[in-house]
Amino acid sequence: MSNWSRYWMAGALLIALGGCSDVLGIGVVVAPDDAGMTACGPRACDEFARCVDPTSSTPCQCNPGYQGDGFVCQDIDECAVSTHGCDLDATCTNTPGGFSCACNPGYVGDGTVCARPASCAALRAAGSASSTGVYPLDPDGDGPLAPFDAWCDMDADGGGWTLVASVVNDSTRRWNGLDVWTGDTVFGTIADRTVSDFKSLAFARVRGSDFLVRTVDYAFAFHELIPDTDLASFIQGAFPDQCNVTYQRSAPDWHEGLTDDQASVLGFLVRPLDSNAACFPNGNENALIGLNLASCCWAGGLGNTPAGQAEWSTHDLSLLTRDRLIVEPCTAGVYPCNDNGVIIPQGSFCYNTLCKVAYAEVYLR
Ligand SMILES: [Ca+2]
Ligand SMILES: [Ca+2]
Ligand SMILES: [Ca+2]
Repeated sequence: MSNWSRYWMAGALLIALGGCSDVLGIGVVVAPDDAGMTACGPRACDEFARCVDPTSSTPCQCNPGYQGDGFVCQDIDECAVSTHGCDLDATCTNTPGGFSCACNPGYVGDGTVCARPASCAALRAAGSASSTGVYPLDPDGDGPLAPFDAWCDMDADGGGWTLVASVVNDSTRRWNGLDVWTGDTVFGTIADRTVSDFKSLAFARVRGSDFLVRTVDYAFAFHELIPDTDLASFIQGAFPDQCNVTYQRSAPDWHEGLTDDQASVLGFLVRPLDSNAACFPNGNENALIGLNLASCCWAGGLGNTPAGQAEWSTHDLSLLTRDRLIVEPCTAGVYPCNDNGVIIPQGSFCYNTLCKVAYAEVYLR
């Protein structure tokens, strides 16, 4: 747009506003010359200045964000002169007539105030980190908890997932007591999470409502499963007095590495009944969080408590391998049949690691 066009548009706007030029702080409206300079008495103001008093010896005033005598105005580099007020964890960007602040990658905020995010979901929502990896989280904000490193999956099912745990069938059983599922103990490392049990501080600190499980070759998620709390508090509240025979969910809302058919047989329930035995923390072939139940006598999932089978004695996990997720019809809603009317046949289970995944990562969002 030419300067003349700008001028006439400004003029039209002033007329529309009833000619009250003070509304826009323009003072005296005069025509700019071809170079964009505004004639103001005997001289012309800078293009980034306004004419305030043509009769004065200082008739021009630089626009906000500019400095000079009005005849020559230069942008103020607020970032260089430290008048920006950006947070220490933000980056200041100078612009003509202004500046902007943006929180550095891994932080959330408006640029004036930046902080570590409360969760990977908060980080994703802020748009300042888009790749899967390790990020410091600070779930209690200004509270006394120091930021800690967490693993964020920014890819699966739209991303924003905080890794809270990995349950591993290694030589150590760490997930076979209710206390570990409801407390804030931590163990293991992010780096070794697929070969040895890992429990992040996020397990008892990061809130979420979506729940995701990832194995070596498949993953699935239930949306809005948990009422926006941390997993430890959720297990504490959801743990029933009696063995559970009611699915909280039948079939995940999202899955990858599985057919729809395979996904339809997965479900979610806390402390499922193993129908020829008992339920967590007693009996043998059962789990704290049930994910794949069989037509007879196996309640597979996270947190095994095998008391009767020596081969299960080192197992924290009985989620089946992908090829064992076979679908068999059953009467919908009649336990252990799920609400989709499908179940895993008894033969899919076994007593050794041949039928079980080696690890399961657990995420909250
Ligand atoms: Ca500037
Ligand atoms: Ca804190
Ligand atoms: Ca283990």
